[in-house]
Amino acid sequence: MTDVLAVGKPDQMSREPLAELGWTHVESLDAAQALDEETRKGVKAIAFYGHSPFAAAQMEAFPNLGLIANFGVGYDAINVGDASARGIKVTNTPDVLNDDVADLAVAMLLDYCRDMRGAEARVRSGAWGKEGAHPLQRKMSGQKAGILGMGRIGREIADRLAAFKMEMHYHARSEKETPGWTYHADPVALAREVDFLVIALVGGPATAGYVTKEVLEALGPTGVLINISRGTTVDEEALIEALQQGKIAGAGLDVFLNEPNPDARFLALENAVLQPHQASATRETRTAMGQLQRDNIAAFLAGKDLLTPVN
Ligand code: 8YV
Repeated sequence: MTDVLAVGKPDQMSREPLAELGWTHVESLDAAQALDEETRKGVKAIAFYGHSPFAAAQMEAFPNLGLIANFGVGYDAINVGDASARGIKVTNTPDVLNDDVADLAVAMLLDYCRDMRGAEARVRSGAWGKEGAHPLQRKMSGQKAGILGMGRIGREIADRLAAFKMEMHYHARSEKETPGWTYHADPVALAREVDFLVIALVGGPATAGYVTKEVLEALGPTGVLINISRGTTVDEEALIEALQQGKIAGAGLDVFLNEPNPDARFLALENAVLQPHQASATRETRTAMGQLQRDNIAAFLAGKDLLTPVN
């Protein structure tokens, strides 16, 4: 029996440390709830991996649970209100992943603009020699970028795009200290102004469907949408329609409503760069995320201050 239960599918960088710690591990919250009563009563902390809903119904199975340590900065899967009502603390893994997430946002935009996937296929297939040069692509540098949500990740993305000589625009709950960057009071006005719109919002009910049909229409037929936040932030029906009908030019998407099996209509779109929710997925960052998660658990068990508390 252990005080700590690991729930979900830890990636390769977390598996070895977990085995060394000897924590009980189950692959899902359903499996966790099915553990025998004595084991469930012994659980003081849960190391949580993945994005399945974790609310009162699941928390109730663990009467002595005091901490849910989330693997990831976004904790929208966890109902923090339900946790707080039961005196359960929640922690996340902020900051250590900012660089990687921002890097992937830029990479998807660059890939969309320069069609690196299609161009590489031309080399590998021999079509370069047989058919000639790849069709001309779109310039990325120097265009206008908009960031939706100017938190820590949004800033990292903006800093990178600024280095690509882009004019920077943003919308957030409030105007920030951002000399030279233009604040827009609403997302439609932001979308209307820019060539590229990058979503860097937090997930959860407050931002559900935030990028509406109107925002996409304002982005327009030459606009490109990049999403590295959560699939929930976009009206996905409207996005699929906009991509299919050329209401926007294209997209780079790392997140979807139905992960890991996104709506099949995405798969047929040639104007979208699709990624498997892997913005934080480097060995370096996943090591740091796992360490921060385990450090929060160790602090909790030792009765010390949590490093990155959410509630
Ligand atoms: C995931 C993420 O945590 O940090 C976040 O909010 O979405 C990612 O880093 C990671 O994919 C593990 O599920």
